[in-house]
Parts: sequence; C-alpha cells; structure tokens
Amino acid sequence: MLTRIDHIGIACFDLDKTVEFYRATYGFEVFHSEVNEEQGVREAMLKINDTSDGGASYLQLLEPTREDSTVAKWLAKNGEGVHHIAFGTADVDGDAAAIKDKGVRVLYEEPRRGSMGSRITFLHPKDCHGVLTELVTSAPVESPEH
Ligand code: MC0
Repeated sequence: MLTRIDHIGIACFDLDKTVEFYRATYGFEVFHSEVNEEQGVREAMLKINDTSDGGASYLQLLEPTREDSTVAKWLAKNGEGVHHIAFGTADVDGDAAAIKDKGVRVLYEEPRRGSMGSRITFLHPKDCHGVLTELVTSAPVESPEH
C-alpha cells in the first residue's frame, strides 16, 4: 500500500547552488547527500516532514554526474524542474507487481538501490499521465548529517 509522498525529485544543473536556494529561501537543510553512480546522479535530500507511517517526505535535488544519465537527458530537453514523484510503501515488490498487473510498465525487474539505502523502482511516465513515478521502500531512517 502506498502510504505517503516519499519525495519529489527535482532536476537541476548545479546541486550546490540549488541547495543554497532552498536553504536561503525556505530554510530547508540537507538531511542526506550521496552519489548514485548506477542512476548517474548526485543528490541532496531535504527533509520536509515526518509521516504517520514512521517514514518521512523529502525534496530530492538531482544533478547528473554523466551526460548519458536519464536526468542529463531530461535536463537537456526540459531544463530544470520537477523530474519525478515518489510514493512510499512498506512493500515495493508487492506494490510494483500489483501495479504491473494493472497494465502499467514497471521499469525494473527487481527493485534497485535508491537514496539512503532504499529499494526503488519506476513506472513509465507514458503510462502515468506524463509523470515519471517511483515506488520506494525506505531503509530504517538514519540520523541527520552535521
Ligand atoms: C522521460 N519522459 C518523461 C520523463 N523522462 N516524462 C515525464 N517525466 C520524466 N522524468 C518522456 C520523454 O519526454 C519522452 O516522451 C518519453 O518519456 C521517452 O523518454 P526519452 O527521453 O526518450 O528517454 P528513454 O525512453 O530513454 O527513458 C525514459 C525513462 C528513463 C522514463 C524510461 O528516464 C528512466 O528509466 N527513468 C527512471 C530512472 C531515473 O529517471 N533515474 C533518475 C533519478 P516523448 O513524448 O518525447 O516521446 S534516480 C532517483 O531518483 C534515485 C536515486 C532515488 O530516488 O533514490
């Protein structure tokens, strides 16, 4: 069951400048940052709120690390902006299978590694009214940096 907005993914050209915009404008601080080589992104997670299912909701700022990454391709076509939305679930495998049965293309055979040790998969945007949609099962929440 999908129980929360896990994160909204925002593609940007310069992660450090974008992090500074969100800090200076809204007061949001970086909760976690990492490079995901498989996905070709450097990312910063800004925690917005905890949720009643024991999880949390984040903004995920994404800068491509290589020109052939999906985010680089998307930025070249669209410029900066909202790249995807991610729903949180305790059971990414079960929810992905159930959604696949409804005729929506699930992009990965098996969930892959996402932010903060989560397990993730994606649904094709063309089957989701133009929205690239991610399903996330979080690893246990870690302590904030700094
Ligand atoms: C592509 N399209 C999108 C889109 N990306 N539509 C809405 N939102 C997006 N983000 C549209 C294109 O405009 C195009 O439409 C059609 O989908 C095919 O796209 P394409 O540019 O030709 O590219 P493909 O087919 O090679 O790849 C699209 C696909 C890919 C969605 C399969 O981007 C993908 O596998 N994405 C999932 C992985 C990902 O995005 N990772 C980065 C975040 P037209 O009408 O022009 O045909 S990693 C992440 O977020 C992790 C770290 C985490 O959360 O923990």
